[in-house]
Amino acid sequence: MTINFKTGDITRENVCAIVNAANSSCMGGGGVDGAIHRAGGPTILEECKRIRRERLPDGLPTGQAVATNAGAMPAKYVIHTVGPIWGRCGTQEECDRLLADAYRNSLQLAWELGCRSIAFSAISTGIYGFPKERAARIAYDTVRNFLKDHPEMEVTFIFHSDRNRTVFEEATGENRDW
Ligand code: AR6
Repeated sequence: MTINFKTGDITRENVCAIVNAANSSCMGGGGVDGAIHRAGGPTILEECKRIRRERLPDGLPTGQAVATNAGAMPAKYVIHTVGPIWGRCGTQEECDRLLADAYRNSLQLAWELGCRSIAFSAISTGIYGFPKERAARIAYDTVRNFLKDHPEMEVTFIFHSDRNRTVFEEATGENRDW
């Protein structure tokens, strides 16, 4: 089982799939979503629009995932998932469940596309306000569970700052290099 923690820019990761913290419109936005669309170029938005038209006229539900091309980035696919907005889930447990869904459905989709390497951004922990330590534990548990049945998949968590990486590592008890 391989899980890596890195500080960096997810748009530069040389993996099969990178996971975008999108919103249900799938039309881009700020944060990592904006960075991915800028780095990848217009082919990503073109494919997002086609997916919306053909499969998701009401948008991508929270916790679900869809894949597009990655344009000019080194990755082959972008997996767009929608994390929960903290405080808007009904209960905190429902928010936890939706965040776990976002990770699990992204992993499953990458697997079905034939990917054996995937990099995650810290879904919901920016603009969507999910508490970082709580999100870290859910992300890590969900990934570990998936890897029990899919040990060939290599998972990398990418953080935009050392500070965010440290919060995650401390919350999951993992403060060493894998
Ligand atoms: N590489 C890796 N991580 C990044 C990068 C990058 N280039 N840029 C930012 N991050 P956010 P959310 C980190 O807000 O909370 C958008 O407008 C960032 O530091 O991007 O799920 C969407 O369209 C943070 O730790 O995603 C939605 O409307 C993490 O990525 C909404 O924001 C996630 O923060 C989604 O909000």
